[in-house]
Amino acid sequence: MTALAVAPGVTHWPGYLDPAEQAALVDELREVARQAPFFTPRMPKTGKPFSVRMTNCGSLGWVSDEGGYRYQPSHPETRQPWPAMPLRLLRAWEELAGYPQPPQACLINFYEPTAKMGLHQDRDEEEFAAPVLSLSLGDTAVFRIGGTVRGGKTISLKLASGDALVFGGEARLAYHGIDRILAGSSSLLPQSGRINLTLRRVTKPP
Ligand code: MD3
Ligand code: FE
Repeated sequence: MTALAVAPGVTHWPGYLDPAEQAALVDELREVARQAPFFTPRMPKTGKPFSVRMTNCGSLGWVSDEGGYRYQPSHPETRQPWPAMPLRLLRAWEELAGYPQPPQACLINFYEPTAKMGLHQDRDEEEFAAPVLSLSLGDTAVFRIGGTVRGGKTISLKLASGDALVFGGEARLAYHGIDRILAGSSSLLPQSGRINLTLRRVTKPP
């Protein structure tokens, strides 16, 4: 398995999950989504809907609505606790994150072919010493990452099904986003679209 150093703190593992593991993970995520249905997050203050739909597994999940961005222990619509994180994800974190505690949150983003995510920083966590681990499934995405200042230089990277990306160190607060989805580039999912998982540590360890 070969790791590519994309930028300081950013490691790309193309094809980290083999096709059988990708398919098994999709089955596990289908069960997660049965228990915790995808919801449409909304922008703080304006209430404008995201084009990406989301759900979570793990002890905490990321949500966004008129009241703001936050992590919470339960689904915003069903009020049920988030489902447990599949063991396969805990193993990927152990293998790639280099962080001594397990992840608390796995945000599951679903992109229809027309969905995108504007450049942003992830700063709703308390523990920036932990990396963020991303796993991509389904159609390839055109991903963009810059530095820690808005408006600086950015680089573009394609993320294909099975790829892992780790963001730690100085990349942890880098601006990043998804420019577009290449519809029909993968046959993993029954329809075109993309799933991205982000595994995170939210609180500082005690
Ligand atoms: C770089 N998701 O959920 S994953 C997000 O593909 C998010 O769904 C995108 O940005 C997606 O917040 C990008 C890659 C990623 C995730 C977290 C990061 C890159 C990151 C945190 C810090 C720096
Ligand atoms: Fe992000």
